[in-house]
Amino acid sequence: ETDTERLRELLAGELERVRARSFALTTRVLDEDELVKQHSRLMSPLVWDLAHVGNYEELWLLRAAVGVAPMRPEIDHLYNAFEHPRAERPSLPLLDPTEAEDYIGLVRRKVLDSLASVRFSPDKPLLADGFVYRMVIQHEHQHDETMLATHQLRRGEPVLLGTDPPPVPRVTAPTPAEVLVEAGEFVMGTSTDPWAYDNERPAHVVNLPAFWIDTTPVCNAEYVAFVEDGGYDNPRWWSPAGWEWRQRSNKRTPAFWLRSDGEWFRRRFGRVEPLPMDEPVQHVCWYEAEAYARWAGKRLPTEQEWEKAASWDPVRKVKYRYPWGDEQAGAEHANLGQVRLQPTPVGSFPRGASPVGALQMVGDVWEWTSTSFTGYPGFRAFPYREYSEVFFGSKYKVLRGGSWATDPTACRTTFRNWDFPIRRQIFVGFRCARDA
Ligand code: AVJ
Ligand code: FE
Repeated sequence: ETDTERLRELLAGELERVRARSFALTTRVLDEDELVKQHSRLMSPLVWDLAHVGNYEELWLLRAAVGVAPMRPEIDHLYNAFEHPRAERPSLPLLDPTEAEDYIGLVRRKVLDSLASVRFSPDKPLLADGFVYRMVIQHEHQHDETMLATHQLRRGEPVLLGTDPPPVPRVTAPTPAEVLVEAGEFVMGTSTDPWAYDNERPAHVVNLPAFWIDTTPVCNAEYVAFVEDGGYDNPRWWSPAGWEWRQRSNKRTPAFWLRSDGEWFRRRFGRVEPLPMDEPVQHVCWYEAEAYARWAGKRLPTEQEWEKAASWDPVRKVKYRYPWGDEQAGAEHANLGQVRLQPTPVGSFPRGASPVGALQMVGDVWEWTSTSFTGYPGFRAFPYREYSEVFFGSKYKVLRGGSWATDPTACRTTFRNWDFPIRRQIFVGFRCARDA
């Protein structure tokens, strides 16, 4: 078996795996009406995501990669995220669920046909190492996570909750609340990872002063203490923009929290359950994370601090793809890939610890950083400006680490996500840091 054949098999297997996941969130669990309707103005109808991932696959794996003529050029604009904002997508003449399933199935058959003979020529950047296939696989996984956020906003009978989640490996010895990251240089980003998006490139050396970072994400019990201390009513903890958001939104808890008879509950995929106090807090916006950190006498980590604490071995002076090393993510390392539909308690996955001892840096919840999204020194948009570059600037904050809903193929210590500072429906929490 040649390397080319092995890569073809890997890509075909990953294409198949992500598609099963997309169907498990759409046509397998919801009827036509629920697929077509908009569950929240913040989100697309699920049938839009489904046809969009197929259209993206057609654009990149058929037209760009192997030069196949457009299959249905008249529908391209419907699925171009820049032409139609989410709020207006339900009023577009979208493919219905059956048409969408047929269309993406036809695209997929042509992709698998051409994959059987494609050459991953090192001199063609799109194809080298199978880059464009990996990009399309990750893209569908990212939309699957977005579709899960739609499910979380959806009202009605639960359709996703079912089987009991597998047991969680727990830290047995007491862990310190914070770990120290010594001053010094580390390598940020990557120039070699075949899965890396343009915004993760190139690798570059960054020198940071010493800092402390929380061993685990902030948990619900800690966040409840902030809420019950009147944190949402004291402008002292909030930045000016944060306080403006607090007043305008009139929010006083993370999204999906409920209070009844003095007890805290949350709604999760259509079920109301007691708030698990030891789980990382989820569904807080950047302003809330920032306010909590100030109340706690700390601050959010910068994106650079986050990546150093997650990936850098200060003794061996090497960078790892994951906190635990370069070994592929397994069930013993992290809560990734929708195996559970919730985060695991803080202090889980001792074998997933980073070299400095930080836990749950990858999986469980996305983590807000204090940093705005920009290109690294030497950034070059590839293969298109609309993936990353058009979002550079002060409007978006960087999120790191992936959540319980993120697939391992779309998660590594260099992976960068970004969103508006008001965003709460994503599976996001945070941990704090402070100067040493
Ligand atoms: C990287 C998650 C911010 O969902 O807007 C999906 C990923 N880009 N389709 C998004 C993406 C194009 C993107 N995020
Ligand atoms: Fe997309």
